[in-house]
Amino acid sequence: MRLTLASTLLPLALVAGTASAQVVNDECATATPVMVGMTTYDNIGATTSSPAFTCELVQGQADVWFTFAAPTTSTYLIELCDSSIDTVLEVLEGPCGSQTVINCNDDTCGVASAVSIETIMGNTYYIRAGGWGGDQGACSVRIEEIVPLTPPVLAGHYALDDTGMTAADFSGNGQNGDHFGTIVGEPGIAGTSARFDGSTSYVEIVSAPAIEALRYDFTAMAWVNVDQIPTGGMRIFSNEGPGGSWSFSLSQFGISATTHAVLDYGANPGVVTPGTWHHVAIVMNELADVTFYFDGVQSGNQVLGNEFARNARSTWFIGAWNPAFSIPQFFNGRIDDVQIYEGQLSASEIASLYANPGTTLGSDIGTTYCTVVPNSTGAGGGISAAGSPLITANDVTLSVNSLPTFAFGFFIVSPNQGFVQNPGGSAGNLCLSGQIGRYVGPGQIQQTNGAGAFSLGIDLTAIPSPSGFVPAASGDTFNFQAWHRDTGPAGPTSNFTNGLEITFF
Ligand SMILES: [Ca+2]
Ligand SMILES: [Ca+2]
Ligand SMILES: [Ca+2]
Repeated sequence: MRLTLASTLLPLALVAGTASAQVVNDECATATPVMVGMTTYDNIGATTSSPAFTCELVQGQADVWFTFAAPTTSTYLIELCDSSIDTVLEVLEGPCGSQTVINCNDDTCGVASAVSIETIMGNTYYIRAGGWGGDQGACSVRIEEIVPLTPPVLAGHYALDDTGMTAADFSGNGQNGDHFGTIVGEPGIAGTSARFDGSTSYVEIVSAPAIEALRYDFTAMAWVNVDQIPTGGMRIFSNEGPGGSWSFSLSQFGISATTHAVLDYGANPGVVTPGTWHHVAIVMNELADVTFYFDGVQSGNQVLGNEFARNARSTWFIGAWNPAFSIPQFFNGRIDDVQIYEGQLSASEIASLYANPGTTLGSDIGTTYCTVVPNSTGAGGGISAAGSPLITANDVTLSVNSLPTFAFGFFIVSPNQGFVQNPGGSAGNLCLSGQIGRYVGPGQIQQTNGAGAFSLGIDLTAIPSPSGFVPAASGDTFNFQAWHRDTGPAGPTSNFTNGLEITFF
């Protein structure tokens, strides 16, 4: 919306000397069809249609019109970001002359505009693209379907357990950071945390491609423990801005999130208590709404943002906005276990991560135990579980590995651990005792694949026992193992994996 050089230097002839009749799509009735992808155009000579732009009543001018027939019922991003002028953008539906405005935007990517709309397949949407204050020139409109990603994928993970001068990225993406200023390793919520001194210290991540790629549909979270209630902004995780992509911070009011174009999303779900570890998280959905979580609980504030994070700069910071700024917003206190996900974590997934500090979504849960006898592959069979120990999430998948190929087997479960060598003539060890249940219901008996593995999603509301199914209750511990067929030197036999103990809550 600011005045630009282009608008002040534009030749007069282009502004006023061209008859509007030469602009084919100057009015709604003669709108030009556009499709998904990039379409270049210009608004040179366009006149201002009526009624006025809803978001720029006076300065939305020199508009041209397009139609977009939605190929699917979905969400679409419509943006003019690569235009050479200061744009204004409105999307409408309904017949020309009696239209309803769906969305309107002035500045999202610099002074250019972007909106998202929810579509119904086959419906036609009108795109009205103008110049702020009559700005005219070469433009482009780009349409992209926004497909939410499921499941979330870890894009960056800073456990801050490092004792040296680095902050390693545990996501596997290799986006390691470096310490600047005075950062002291102190006891954290999970292993070590990093204490930032509020005036000099920050972590700089020079290159983070997996994080830079996130424009919407992402989740960011961290553990924080401040020395005092913040009096201003204290950045937790941030791109270098202004013109940066997005950031996540604390203030005296609670949590805030900011996208490029400086849209501030705020929430007051709970103010941090000095000297106490708090878990704070933001989830930005495919419409750029932000949901805030404080100590594992959704704040209830969901703010319609519709301002996508764009134009990511390469450098990211933990514990400061940008130390080169006059207001670097240094963090004062401890930060631990910063996690950034591509995709939206659910409320139960965030609650699970809050309840299990230091774990990441999709990481193994439970603890293995017992001694395993090597099977016919020469290796000992292994058991693992993925998902969440949160009962309300009901999201646990048991898996086995290192078993013979194409061998049938099933999982067994008991509240009690035990140890019986060669039970019933088996070659292996039974690591359970007491009331042992078997997963042998419809679809539950498994056969290993060509890699010697199988897996089973289990229902925490119906855990098998000799006397029927029982639900897991908060605090309950169950032990799992898998039994499988095998062939030994003396012919057919059976064996077991090791055991896995999981406490549910
Ligand atoms: Ca017009
Ligand atoms: Ca604009
Ligand atoms: Ca840590």
